[in-house]
Amino acid sequence: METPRGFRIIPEYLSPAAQAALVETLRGIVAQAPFFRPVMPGNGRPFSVEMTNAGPLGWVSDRAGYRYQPMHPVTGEAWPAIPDSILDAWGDLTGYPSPPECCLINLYRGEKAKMGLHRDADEEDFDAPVLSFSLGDTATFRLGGATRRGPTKAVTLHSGTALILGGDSRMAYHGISKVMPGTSRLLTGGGRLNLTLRRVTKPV
Ligand code: MD5
Ligand code: FE
Repeated sequence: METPRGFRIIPEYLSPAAQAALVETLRGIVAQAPFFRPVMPGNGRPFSVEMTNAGPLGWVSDRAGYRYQPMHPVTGEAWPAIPDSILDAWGDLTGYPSPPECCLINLYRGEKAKMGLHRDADEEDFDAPVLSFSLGDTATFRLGGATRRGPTKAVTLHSGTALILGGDSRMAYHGISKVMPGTSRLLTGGGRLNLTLRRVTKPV
C-alpha cells in the first residue's frame, strides 16, 4: 500500500527521561479528570479503551453520539489545561500557527483493548494536522486510505514515537489492532497511553 502524503513517523522523539516526565504530568491530569469508559452511539456498547482529555474541548462518545465538549462527562468539571511541554511539541513538530484545542488521552489496558478502523472527522478544521504520542507498551497501528475498504499497512508504535498526520493522511482510515502486553515498563500497571492532539474549531 502507498503511504498517504503527510504521514510522518518519528521513533524515539521522546527520550526515556521525557517519557517519564510526561507520565508524571499525565498523573496530575488524570487525578483531576479521571479516565472514563465511553460507549458507542446508538447501541451503547462500551469501548475497550478508556479515555480522558486535556484542553478547552474534550472528545466524548455516548449513546447520543460523538462530540467535543468543554466538560468531563462524569464529573462535569472543565478539562485540565494541555501541558506546556505538549503545546511546545505541537509547535515544533507541526508548525501549525494555532494551538491544539483537544488532547485526547487513550488508555489501552488488557489484551482486548484496541481501536477499530475509523477516521477522525468530528472536527471543523481538517487543515490542521493531528499529532499523536505513544507511551508504554508497543502497539500495531493500521494505516489505510480514504475508504474503509482496501489495503492497510501495519506500523509499529513504540513508547516515545510521535506521529504527524497531515495532508492526505489527516483523513485516512486508521486504528490500533493490537497492543503487546509487557513490552514496556514505563507505566505502573502496564498498558499503553496515547495522546492525540487536535485542532477542533477553525482558527479565527
Ligand atoms: C491511538 N488514536 O493510538 C490513536 C492514535 C483516536 C486514535 O486514532 O482517534 O483516538 S491517533 C492516529 C491518527 C489520527 C489521525 C489520522 C491518522 C492517525 N491517520 O491517518 O493515520 O490511540
Ligand atoms: Fe483516530
